[in-house]
This record gives sequence, C-alpha cells and structure tokens, in this order.
Amino acid sequence: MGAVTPPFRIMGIVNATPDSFSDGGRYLDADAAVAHARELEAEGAAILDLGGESTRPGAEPVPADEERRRVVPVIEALAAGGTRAQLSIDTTKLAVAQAAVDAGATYVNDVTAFRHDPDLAGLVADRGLDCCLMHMRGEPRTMQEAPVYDDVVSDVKAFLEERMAFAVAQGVPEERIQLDPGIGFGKTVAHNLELLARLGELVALGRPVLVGVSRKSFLGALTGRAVDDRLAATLAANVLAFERGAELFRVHDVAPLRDALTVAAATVRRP
Ligand code: HH2
Repeated sequence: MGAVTPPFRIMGIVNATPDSFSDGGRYLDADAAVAHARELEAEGAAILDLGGESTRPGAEPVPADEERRRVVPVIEALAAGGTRAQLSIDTTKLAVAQAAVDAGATYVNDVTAFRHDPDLAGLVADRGLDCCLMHMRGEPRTMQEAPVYDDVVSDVKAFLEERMAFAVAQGVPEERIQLDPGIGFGKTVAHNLELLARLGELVALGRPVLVGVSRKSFLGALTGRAVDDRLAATLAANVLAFERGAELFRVHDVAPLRDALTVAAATVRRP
C-alpha cells in the first residue's frame, strides 16, 4: 500500500502556561515547550497548537505582553528548525496573533470565534491563515455558572453559522474555516454528551469540525478518573467523534490517538 492521507488530523496541545488544567507549569520554559512540540510532531501531530493563556473554567485573563513572551520564542524556535506540522496560535488577542504569525504561525485558534477581538478576522484574511471558530458561552471566568440552552446543538449550530458569516464578511475564505462545538466551554456534562452524540448536525454545516475533549472534566465525571488518568476516556470520545464526522482532534496525547483513529478510519464507514 502506498502512503494514504488519513481522513483525520491531530492537533497536539502545547500549553506554555503556569495554570492550564492538566499540564500547567510543565512547558512554561521555552526549551521544554519546544522539545514537547517536537515530540508531538514526531508522534504524528499535523498541527501544533501553542497557547500562552489558560481558558480553563475560572481562569483569569493574561496581559498580551506576557502571553506573547510565553509563546513567541517557542514558535520562532519551531519555525527556525523547520516543521512538517502547521503551527497554530491559541489566542483571543490580535496583538498576540500578529506576533505569532510574524514568528511563523499560519493557523489561528480563537476560542471566542473573533468576538473578543473582531479585528483578528482581518489578520486571518490578510495573511491567508487557517482558523478555528469555537463556540463558548460567556467567558472562561464565568462560563460554567449554570449554563442553559434551548437546545444545545441548535444553539451551537446557529452560533457557528453566524460567526462563519462574520468571518467571511471580513474576507476570510470559507475554505480556511474550521468549526468547533467548544466541548467544556459553558456546558454541563449532559450538554457535552449531546453535542458529541449529534455532532453530525454540525458536520452538516459543510466545514471540517474540530473537537477538543482531551482529559476534560466531563470525562472525569463519567469515569471518576483524575485529570492525568483520562487517556482511555479521551480516546473513546475522539473515536466516537470521528465516527460522527469530526476531522480534527485536539489532544495532549498524540501517539495513542493516532493508533485509535487509524483503526477507526480503517473500520468506520462515515457519512
Ligand atoms: N480547549 C481548550 C483550549 N483551547 N481550542 C479549541 N479549538 N477547542 C477546545 O476544545 C479547546 C481549545 C482547553 O484545554 P487545554 O488547552 O488543555 O487547557 P487550558 O485552556 O487550561 O490551557
């Protein structure tokens, strides 16, 4: 068999933060972050997602200067050494994204879908970048305070349609846009499960769907496992999301997911 492009892409998480919910403090040092990113790339990450601000529930915002200081040297070092993986900046701030793109990032992962900084859409358009538009209810500081929806899937779908229309109106070509239900962002366990079960309704929007379930608390609620012991749960949730049509998978543990999705892709007939 020749090399076949897999029907999935894995986004490896590199958090250069002191307080991320599962790996905070481990990769705050730029050399450690670069080494970790290289490992994830070797394990098969197609995208490396660099973040300098935690978005965990209750997290406090980080000033742009500090966020830049955490991520730009990492992106510079990865770009200088050459990467097969695409470099993504996980930020909500124009100033941080600008510096990251100047350093070599070509993907903007904005958990506010250009609501925090609408001008970020213009940067994505002007520089020909890819982007992920994610659904979040409220902001990280308060998003888990009793989230309520009419119907979570319809509400998320309407939100993503509206944000996609906004991005396109700002000049971002539709082919550059990926969509994300924002698992864990202003959602109860039941909301997260409903979104995963009915992911096909978001896939029907016609853009690649990205899911970020890695080690998240709804998996802890289901299994009773602590954050560092949720790999099996993470793999199961990602495989089910693949079966329902997701194409991109944001995770901390790339190698095991690559195996799991390789088996899923060889087995599942997707819509
Ligand atoms: N989840 C987190 C951060 N960024 N981006 C997208 N597109 N989708 C997600 O589900 C998503 C995201 C939260 O996870 P993590 O980066 O591990 O933690 P923290 O925000 O505490 O740094």
